[in-house]
Amino acid sequence: MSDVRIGMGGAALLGLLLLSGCGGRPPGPGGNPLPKPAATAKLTDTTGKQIGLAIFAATDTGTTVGISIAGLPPGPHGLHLHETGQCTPPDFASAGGHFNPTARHHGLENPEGPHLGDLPNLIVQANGSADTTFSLDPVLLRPGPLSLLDSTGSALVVHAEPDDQRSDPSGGSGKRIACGTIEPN
Ligand SMILES: [Cu+2]
Ligand SMILES: [Zn+2]
Repeated sequence: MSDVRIGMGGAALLGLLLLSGCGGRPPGPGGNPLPKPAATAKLTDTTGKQIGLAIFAATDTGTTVGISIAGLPPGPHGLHLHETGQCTPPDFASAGGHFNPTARHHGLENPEGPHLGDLPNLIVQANGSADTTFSLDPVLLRPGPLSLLDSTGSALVVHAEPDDQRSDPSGGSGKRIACGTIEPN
């Protein structure tokens, strides 16, 4: 019941990232150093139970977030970085709106967008799990006004419905069903 099931890919990713975070930096595949995690977010459901984990890392080629989560309804779900690092169940309204320091409109396909916190839909498999990585704008992990790790913090939020990537304020993605406060490592 309290298990967080993490798929193979995510488990491998998390293992490598965690390993690289402690002490000596072991060489990664091809002898390249592994990325050091910049931040993590424990993802909880609307009852406050942890159901997943997200790891943010800056790499040589950009910035990524790896997400492993279970216990969600199958299908596409809106996924965003929200402006306040507080996840109070059951509605997670405490996370505020989308992270939007550049004052754009919502959606990756919106000509007047996107919010800096907009992400592609999270695709949940038939067994209720998702195990994937996304590329992030590198500014999100750099110090400065566009950093996720600003004074109010930030949160990663999963929604009940798909995000249409076009309509304000949230692409029609509906209720918030999972949330994680993004904590710097
Ligand atoms: Cu959202
Ligand atoms: Zn948005």
